[in-house]
Amino acid sequence: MVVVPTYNEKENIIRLVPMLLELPLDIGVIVVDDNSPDGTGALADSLAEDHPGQVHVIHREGKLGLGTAYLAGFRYALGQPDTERVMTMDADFSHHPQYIPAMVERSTQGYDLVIGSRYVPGGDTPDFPWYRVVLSWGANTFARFMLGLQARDATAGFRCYRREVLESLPLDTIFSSGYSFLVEMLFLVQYAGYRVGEVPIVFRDREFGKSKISQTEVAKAVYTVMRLFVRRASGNRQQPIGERAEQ
Ligand SMILES: Nc1nc2c(ncn2[C@@H]2O[C@H](COP(=O)(O)OP(=O)(O)OP(=O)(O)O)[C@@H](O)[C@H]2O)c(=O)[nH]1
Ligand SMILES: [Mg+2]
Repeated sequence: MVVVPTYNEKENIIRLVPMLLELPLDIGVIVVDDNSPDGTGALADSLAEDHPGQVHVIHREGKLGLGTAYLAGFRYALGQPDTERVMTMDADFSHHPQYIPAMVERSTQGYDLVIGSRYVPGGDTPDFPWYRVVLSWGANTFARFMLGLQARDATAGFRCYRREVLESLPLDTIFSSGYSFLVEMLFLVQYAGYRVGEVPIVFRDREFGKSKISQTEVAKAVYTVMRLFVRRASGNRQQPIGERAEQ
């Protein structure tokens, strides 16, 4: 099940959903739309009508943030008994569907979370202007260093989770509602003792639509990292799965 959060992604979702359905995988798509003013939600509904049972749409009443959109998608995906893996990706083709088979393949090789990663050999961000290179590198390094995260690309939203991972983590306790949700999720996954793998991706800039990342999101991300750093320093991380099982 591929969860695609959307806010004003009309031109992208019309291309992306058919590409996902053409992949040589048994795949379903969940579009989580926050009442996009450009009509993305209605377009997603018509895609769902064309592909009943394969394309699903969650409508929320307004822009409630990327993190909570992922959560709504996770809940829906886990409500389907056949779901084995849940992926997340952006609608804007920065996360190209061509990488999905390799990510799923890696997931079957014993990785609980697979990240489509810009920062492992073979990964790249060729379209980034220098300030985005600095911002992205800075955010990653800050989060990885403060929280002891192993993954090279800790802020990436292109991910593949095994079902059991999402079922076992305390998703309801996640504080971040926006972009920093991704860092908080990775923190929970790693400190629960799950195995995280990375598959290289070339991250392209969006051709259609506008970026939704704001300065507020950047500030909130810094706050999230500081908050999790305090939790880590006080030893109050999530306990590894093994220890929990023994109790
Ligand atoms: N449902 C929902 N989707 C969102 C929200 N904010 C962002 N998105 C979607 O999340 C994905 C990532 O957002 P982008 O604006 O592309 O952010 P980004 O990829 O980190 O930044 P850019 O490279 O500048 O595009 C896109 O598919 C957005 O439409 C939100 O509040 N609600
Ligand atoms: Mg984007």
